[in-house]
Parts: sequence; C-alpha cells; structure tokens
Amino acid sequence: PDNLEINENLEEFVLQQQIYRAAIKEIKTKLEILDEEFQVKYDHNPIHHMEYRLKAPKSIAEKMKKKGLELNADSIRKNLTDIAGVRVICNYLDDINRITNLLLRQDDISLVRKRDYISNPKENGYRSLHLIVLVPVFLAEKTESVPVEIQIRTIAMDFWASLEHQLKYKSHSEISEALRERLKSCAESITHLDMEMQTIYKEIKSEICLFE
Ligand code: 0O2
Repeated sequence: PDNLEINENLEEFVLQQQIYRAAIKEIKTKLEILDEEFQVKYDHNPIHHMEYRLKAPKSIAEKMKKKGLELNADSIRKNLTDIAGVRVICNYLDDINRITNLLLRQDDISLVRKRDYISNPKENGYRSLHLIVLVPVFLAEKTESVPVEIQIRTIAMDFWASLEHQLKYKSHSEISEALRERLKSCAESITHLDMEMQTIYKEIKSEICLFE
C-alpha cells in the first residue's frame, strides 16, 4: 500500500496510538518494579534491559493486507495484537520463567496467547518466549483493555535474533540452505552457552552462600 492510502485509512488509528503507548508504559513499570524488588531482595537483576516499539503504520498496513483484512481503525484494533511491543532481555535462562510467572500472576493482567519458542524453537533456530497479554489502561471516560506483545529472551538469544533479522532484511534473495544450516547451528551453540552460563551463575551463587 502506498503512503497516501495508509495515511488516509490510518488517520483515526494514529489518534488511538496514545492508548497503546500507555499500555507499554504500564507493562514497563510492572517489569521495572519486579526487577527492582529482585535487586533489593536477592542482589540480582533478572532483566538486562528492555526495548519498546509501536508498530509503524506501514507495517500495520502490510500485515492487514497479508491477512486479507480491511484497513480501518476498528478492524486493526480487533485483529492486531502486536501494535504495542515490549522486548524483555534477561540475563539468564531461569530469569525468563521467573519474570513470566510473576507478571502473569498479577490480577490485572490476562494472558491471551503464549508461544514458547524456547521449549519449541522455530525451524530456523529462533528462540524466545512470546506472550500476548491484555492490560487495563485507565482513561478519562473509560477503561480500555489493551493488547501488548511481550517477547522475553536472554542476551544470547537476542544477539542471534537481531543479527538473523538484519541478515534476512539485507539479503535480497532467499538465504541458501547451507547458510540457513549455519545460522541454525549458531543458534544451537547459543543454547549451550545459555545453559552453561546459567550453571556457572548457580555455582558461583552457592559458593558465595557457603562463605557468607
Ligand atoms: P516486528 O517488526 O518485529 O514486529 P501473528 O500473525 O502475530 O499471529 P506472528 O507475527 O508470526 O503471528 O507471531 P510470532 O510468531 O509470535 O512472532 C512475531 C514476532 O516475533 C516477529 O515480529 C519478530 O519480532 C519475532 N520473530 C518471530 N520469528 C522470528 C525469526 O525467525 N527471527 C527473528 N529474528 N525474529 C522473529 P514481526 O511481525 O516479524 O515484525
């Protein structure tokens, strides 16, 4: 779709972007609070850092077209659950489940969908935990339940996903089978690294406990 079409159809939608920005803020704050609590109680930060994004109008239009859906504010709101996106990059593997469970336990959060690409990596080697949650946003006149896509992964998984994304984007043709296999093998090496770093962390922690 050209920019003119996107602008005309999305004008009303762009006005609603504030609600999605607010939903991102709500999730960000919840996660920061959990991370700080861990820091204070256990001297450990489960979260390395977070990234946030609102899906660009052009990507929204492309996704709606791909799904064969009409491009209007109402349909976008009903059919797209990844307009507000939060990426949580954790230090260790165990931190992923810790953060997920603590977030989903909160009364005002409801889980719409969970995709566990860590237990079941994608064919290309991609690993991450994807959640779609609904979070309430309190506005002047009403309360809106807003979907947010949360991707939770380790630093190592993030390193692989960022480079793989760039490579896919950069290559104009399909990546050859041989290169795909090499990328997948990098993902497997990263899985071993994650497990080894987790073990080292636990062993160091238990040594510290012995001496304290
Ligand atoms: P962007 O710009 O990152 O948002 P859906 O249509 O939403 O039901 P979808 O989109 O396949 O199904 O959902 P899924 O499987 O949860 O994955 C969505 C997002 O995960 C993608 O967003 C990527 O950010 C990330 N992702 C999924 N697979 C891969 C992969 O193989 N490599 C990398 N690097 N990232 C991946 P979008 O929509 O592509 O765009």
